[in-house]
Amino acid sequence: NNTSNEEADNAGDEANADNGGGGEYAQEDATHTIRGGIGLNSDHPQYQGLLEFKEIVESETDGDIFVETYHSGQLGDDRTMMEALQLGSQEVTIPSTAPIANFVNEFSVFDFPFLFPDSETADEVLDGEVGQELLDMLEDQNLIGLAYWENGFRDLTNSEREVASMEDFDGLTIRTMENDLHLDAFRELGANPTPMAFTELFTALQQGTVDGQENPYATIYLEGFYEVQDYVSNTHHIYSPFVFMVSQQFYDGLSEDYQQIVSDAAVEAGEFQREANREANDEYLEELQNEGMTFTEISDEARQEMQDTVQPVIDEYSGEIGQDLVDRVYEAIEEAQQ
Ligand code: TK8
Repeated sequence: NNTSNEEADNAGDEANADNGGGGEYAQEDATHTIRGGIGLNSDHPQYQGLLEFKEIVESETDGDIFVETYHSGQLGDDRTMMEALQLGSQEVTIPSTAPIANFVNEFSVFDFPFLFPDSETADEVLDGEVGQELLDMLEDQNLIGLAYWENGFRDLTNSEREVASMEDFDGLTIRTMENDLHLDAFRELGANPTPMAFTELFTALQQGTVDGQENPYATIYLEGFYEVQDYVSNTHHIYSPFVFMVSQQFYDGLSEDYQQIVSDAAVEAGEFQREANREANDEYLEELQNEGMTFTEISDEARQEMQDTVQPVIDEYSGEIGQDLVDRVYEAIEEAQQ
């Protein structure tokens, strides 16, 4: 009956391979299991980064920590997965900062429109003191923020018209992430924003429930949004970081050595993920045009007009977040550019 055992083993391997179990370790041999889930699909650099994290943690613990990886919202949307970490029914997720603001409102500072001038500055500020200060605030929510990864500069797509400046936003129904600052900013720009979990977005675009959305080119291409969107503009209106986080309950149950391994792996895999996320970004814009999308360049003047228009939203949220913290973020940006 060894053939049937063999078949069972193969089936097991296939199942494992499905959630990133293609490694050399098996879950049944592990003391701890990490269920790591994200919303983007398995083609995206975010998932490649999660596989990198799996590789590092399993080899550093010789398989004593096994990592199961899930993508495409298999475990739910970003907010659901963060709640699962708080409940201890999931161990790792990597949301954008925008939905995190529903748990720790100070995180909205990183979603201020036009905050980071480029990704290198973002890296330096996020990996510095003020970035750590925000991560520390997650502990009140039973979440441990271990590293910043990169979602990227967000660009607008829609199915109605070319968008070359603010006037063209008028009346467009735009899906935004579930974050009040994003809603207020798009209202200020003249659009009609509607908050929605990422897991519902493709269907909403396909059915025309919303006219448009905004995400980095990698996401627009790899999630196939070009199939349901005709126009893309390089608005670059917000730089989205991802936060790699683990559940406090899980992390507290690890030895100090294992905590160090998990924490270091989140940072190391993040460096890999940021690199992978950047290297293909320009190609993705070309691919979008090859797939038939019309690309519209936003002029510096048009972008400046958008920036001036949303300033009152930044001022309002600065008050809510705390002007002192906001000032320290802007100071850190200044320093990073010296
Ligand atoms: C994927 C999301 C996505 C984000 C969004 O789970 O919701 O538009 O940009 O990357 O986190």
